[in-house]
Amino acid sequence: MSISTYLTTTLESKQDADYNKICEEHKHLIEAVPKGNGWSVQHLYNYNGFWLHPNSIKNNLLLHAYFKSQPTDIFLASFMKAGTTWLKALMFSTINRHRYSFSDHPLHHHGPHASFPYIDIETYPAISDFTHLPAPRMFATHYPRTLLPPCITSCKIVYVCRDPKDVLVSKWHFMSNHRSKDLPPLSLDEAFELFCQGISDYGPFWEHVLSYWRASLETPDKILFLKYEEMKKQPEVVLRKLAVFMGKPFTAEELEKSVVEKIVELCSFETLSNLEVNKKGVQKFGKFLEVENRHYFRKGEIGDWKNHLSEEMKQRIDGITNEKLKGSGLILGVNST
Ligand code: PAP
Repeated sequence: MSISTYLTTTLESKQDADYNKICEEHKHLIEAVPKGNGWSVQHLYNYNGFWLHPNSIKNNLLLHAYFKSQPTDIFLASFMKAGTTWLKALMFSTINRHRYSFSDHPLHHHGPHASFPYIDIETYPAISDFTHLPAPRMFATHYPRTLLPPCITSCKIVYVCRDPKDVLVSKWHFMSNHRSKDLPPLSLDEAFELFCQGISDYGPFWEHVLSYWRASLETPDKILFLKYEEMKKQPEVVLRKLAVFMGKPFTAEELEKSVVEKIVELCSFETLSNLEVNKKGVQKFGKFLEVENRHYFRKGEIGDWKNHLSEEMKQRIDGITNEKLKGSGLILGVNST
């Protein structure tokens, strides 16, 4: 055996041993922590205050063990269904605006989720293998800030949040489409009850949002806190803010040439949802998860909750939101922008 083969084999078996140790740790954790009803799978598990799919817990352990950030990395963080797909498209096309033409753009051919990796699911060993990506590397995550490794929290993070009533309705639709066929359907009433108790993937919603909101107040240069509703109302204003935050402000010449408007148009719900790739294409995450792109585009509106939630349900969620956000300075929902 050559020295290099010997070294590679030794390193690989050390990595395998570390990986096996994490799998063991994960198994014990799952047996020990509280569990609640899942939306797409039977159970979610409460890991350090947040309800996660068992695979997301394992992946979080892997992230802490293996992920190495670079100082120029930019992360997109969000609670599920708060605007991830839209932001992914906007961030990718803004960072790469000098590289691609608007008439034949990668977003015309691949779904927004292929633009950059989703680190909650890129299972080992992919997690340690992002060195080929050009700087600034971009990554997406749904983990609350408190579950991110310190090497990530020291990077720039764009966070997007949304009215929890619209998040609930959007998530219920999405999860119903992905619910295990072995389980009975999850009614909206059940989903509502679980959501209010904080039990949904990456929940409680309010603690998730607050984890980033508080950090954004402490280190505004590190966290850009956005709202879906604000993006819908003033996409150009938000995009310019986003570009400045990412270190790529639009130049006077670009503004003159309507580059901002072109990116907003390219990433709009109307444009993206009508592309063939987003009607028929499939996005693969990690080794096992496949999601049809069309499931990321439903209505794309503010206030669709009115078509699903009763006045009583609205009052209850708004009450929880007011209570949880009291004193934080953050307002979500109606008049939040
Ligand atoms: P994810 O967290 O699973 O990636 P995410 O993209 O955050 O999902 O949420 C999907 C929601 O964003 C959907 O909302 P709805 O169910 O209320 O309709 C989807 O329609 C909406 N959405 C996707 N792309 C856009 C876009 N370009 N502009 C506005 N809304 C969008």
